[in-house]
Amino acid sequence: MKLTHRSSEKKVNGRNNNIDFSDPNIKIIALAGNPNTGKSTVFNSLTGLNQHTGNWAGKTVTHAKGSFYYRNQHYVLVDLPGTYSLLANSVEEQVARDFICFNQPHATIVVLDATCLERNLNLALQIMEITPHVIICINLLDEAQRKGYFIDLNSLNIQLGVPVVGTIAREGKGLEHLKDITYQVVNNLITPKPAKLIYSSDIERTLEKITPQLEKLLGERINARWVGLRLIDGDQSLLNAIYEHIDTFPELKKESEVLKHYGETKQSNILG
Ligand SMILES: Nc1nc2c(ncn2[C@@H]2O[C@H](COP(=O)(O)OP(=O)(O)O)[C@@H](O)[C@H]2O)c(=O)[nH]1
Ligand SMILES: [Mg+2]
Repeated sequence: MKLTHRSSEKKVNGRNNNIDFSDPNIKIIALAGNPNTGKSTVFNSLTGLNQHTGNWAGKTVTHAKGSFYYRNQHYVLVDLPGTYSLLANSVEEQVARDFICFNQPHATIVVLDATCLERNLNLALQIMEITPHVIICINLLDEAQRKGYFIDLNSLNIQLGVPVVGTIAREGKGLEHLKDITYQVVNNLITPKPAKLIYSSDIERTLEKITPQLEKLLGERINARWVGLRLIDGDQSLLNAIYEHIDTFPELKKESEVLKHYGETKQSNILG
């Protein structure tokens, strides 16, 4: 079945895109990455013909989801739009950010291009600030090898604190390992502990003040430190998205005025 735009707007439990998050037997996996990192190649290899495409609810951005089974477990894989960041500078970035933030997939696989890791790691580090359930997939290892790069996967794993898998998706190499690591993460056999980025002392001091308050408002549904960082950055679009998903924040529903206050406080005031 091909999802029409209309059917892709159907909501399940108040959430978008026809994915049944309430089914405890289905593990939802998001695939994120910069454009051209081989994300769709990974997606196609894992899901084969079991795919549906449509649009993200209310957006002109293509949405692809597919499913596969591994070790008797049913996985739904969601191919997020290719983005360089999650700062919501574009509708694609907004869609990717909102899916990771509010739909809380069981794991997010971030596909990186092995030939330009430095640029690609930017997105990976941003996602690691939102969720600990991250798996790094370093793809295009053949291209990296051709260019004479040696990627120390083990060292990256240790430094980032999350599992790192090397792949050559076009040749299907490393994908069994990727599935196995995904299985281990979603079944808590591996607990990723993403390295925490430490910011300048004024930002850290501000975070110390506001994060506990945000935690009270947001509960465990969303990473309060990350929301704090976005607020310091003056990211109004995240606040808007939180309001849109207000049903998922029972505490916030009671006290939404308090968060609004943060939104109205300018960056200079917060830091001052
Ligand atoms: N050499 C090489 N090419 C790859 C690999 N994975 C994907 N590609 C190619 O890279 C291009 C972009 O892949 P695609 O999956 O569309 O990237 P996306 O934009 O991240 O979804 C395509 O031509 C793929 O065939 C790989 O591991 N090695
Ligand atoms: Mg693609």
